[in-house]
Amino acid sequence: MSKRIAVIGAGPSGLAQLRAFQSAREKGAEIPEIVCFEKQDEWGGLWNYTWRTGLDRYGEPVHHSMYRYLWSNGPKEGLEFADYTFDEHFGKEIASYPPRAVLWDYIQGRVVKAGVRDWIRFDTPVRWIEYDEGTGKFTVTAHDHKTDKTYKEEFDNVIVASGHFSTPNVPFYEGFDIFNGRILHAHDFRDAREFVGKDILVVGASYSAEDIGSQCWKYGARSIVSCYRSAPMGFDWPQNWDERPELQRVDENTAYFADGSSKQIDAIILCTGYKHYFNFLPDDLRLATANRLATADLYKGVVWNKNPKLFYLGMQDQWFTFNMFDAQAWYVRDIVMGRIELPDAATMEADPVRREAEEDAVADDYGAIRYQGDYVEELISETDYPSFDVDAACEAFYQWKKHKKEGIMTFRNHGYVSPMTRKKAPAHHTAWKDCLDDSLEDYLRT
Ligand code: FAD
Ligand code: NA7
Repeated sequence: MSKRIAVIGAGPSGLAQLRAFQSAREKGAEIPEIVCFEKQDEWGGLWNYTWRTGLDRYGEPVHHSMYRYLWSNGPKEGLEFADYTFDEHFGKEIASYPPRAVLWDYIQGRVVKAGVRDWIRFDTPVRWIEYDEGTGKFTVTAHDHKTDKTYKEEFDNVIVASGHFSTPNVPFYEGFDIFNGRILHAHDFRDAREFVGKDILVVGASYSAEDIGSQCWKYGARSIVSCYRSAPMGFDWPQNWDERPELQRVDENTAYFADGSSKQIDAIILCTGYKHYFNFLPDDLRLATANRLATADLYKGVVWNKNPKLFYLGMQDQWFTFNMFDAQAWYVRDIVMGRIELPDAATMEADPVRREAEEDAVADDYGAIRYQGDYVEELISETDYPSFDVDAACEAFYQWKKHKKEGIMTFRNHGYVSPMTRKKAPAHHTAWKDCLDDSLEDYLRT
């Protein structure tokens, strides 16, 4: 097979793509040449921690949005790889909410075993991609920082796996320019200890707000006030955490809210989400979508309808993560390898429209989990990705939702049944709120 395929990004989605092709080769198939471009010097995407914020050592925007002490915000049973279980990787059962370093180790284990590291060009951001109607090929312009050279290469297909939780959405509120404390976005949050003894304001009401606020609470912030634009998170917060309606303005040291209340604060953390941002793609190839479960313009959530030689992985809002990226990567691989034939243009265009309408009809979070579970099931039924018990993964998410409602600072003390091994995870040796060491060594200690 003389095809050349470019994969942009070696995070969980891009690595799923490499593993998908390698798995076909392992089973005797001839596979295309795969070149994976990764702007960081390591794989793992957001799971590859850096203390840096702003620009990296080459002047590139830092991709990383995770922070020290981050523990999985959902149960590991919902994201487990069907072809590489936690048990296989760690040689024993581990608890359900691993810290970042543990999940990073797990992500790496599968691709080390697959032997695909040589396919990745590290320290190499993709600068631009163009499609030539005449040749039917893409030209990828990349910058190799190791040699400080920019070059162009041609590819038959491009698979964009560059993530969408890296470019922050940063709103302005009146008074931000005169506020005396620090204002930062979740993307630049690294260490909760910076806020020990401080009164902080968290803007936003989704995962980052909940988790960064919880981190600050756990490590000793004096008080937290979080505020919502649409709806409150509504958890049973600790006594020094207060949830208020939308922020109206701030002055030098005080925040004012829509209910007329105010609060003196030392710092503001904007947990206001991220933008799908692809500065290496021209308009006709560039995905523009809201952060939702049914992405615009992508057939089956992965094929770029306006040019079906281009694919996107992991661009949905995410309940399912790693195993959904796998389902997508195996599906894309089979299109590239001619095993799956695409329907006519009208059918492809109708597909995301139907998916959006179906998502809009979903009643609540439980329905949304099922909706994404059904999507994962749909894709894996069309490839040789190992079939797994998606219902059991959904069940782990349902339990997780229930446990969060019962106790936002205690839900991580629970364990769930693996959809792959059917075993129930043991409880962790220390309750999450008392466990200040997030190292791999400490987590694996039994
Ligand atoms: P990313 O992990 O973002 O990887 C994209 C890769 O593409 C990066 O390595 C980047 O350097 C590279 N790249 C980008 N642009 C270029 C370019 N131009 N050229 C070359 N390379 C490029 N998921 C969970 O399952 N559990 C969790 O607990 C969880 N917690 C999260 C916490 C935070 C704070 C955030 C932001 C996300 C969290 N997620 C969590 C979701 C996360 O999106 C996925 O787990 C996963 O990292 C997505 O993988 P990805 O490969 O699609 O994107
Ligand atoms: P999300 O889930 O996209 O949520 C963004 C939040 O920010 C959400 O509550 C928004 O409120 C709020 N938002 C957005 N813009 C504003 C403005 N201008 N003012 C006030 N509030 C605003 O992003 P997260 O960072 O929480 O989570 C992203 C991923 O990181 C996720 O997958 C996790 O695993 C970790 P809205 O509801 O739209 O009114």
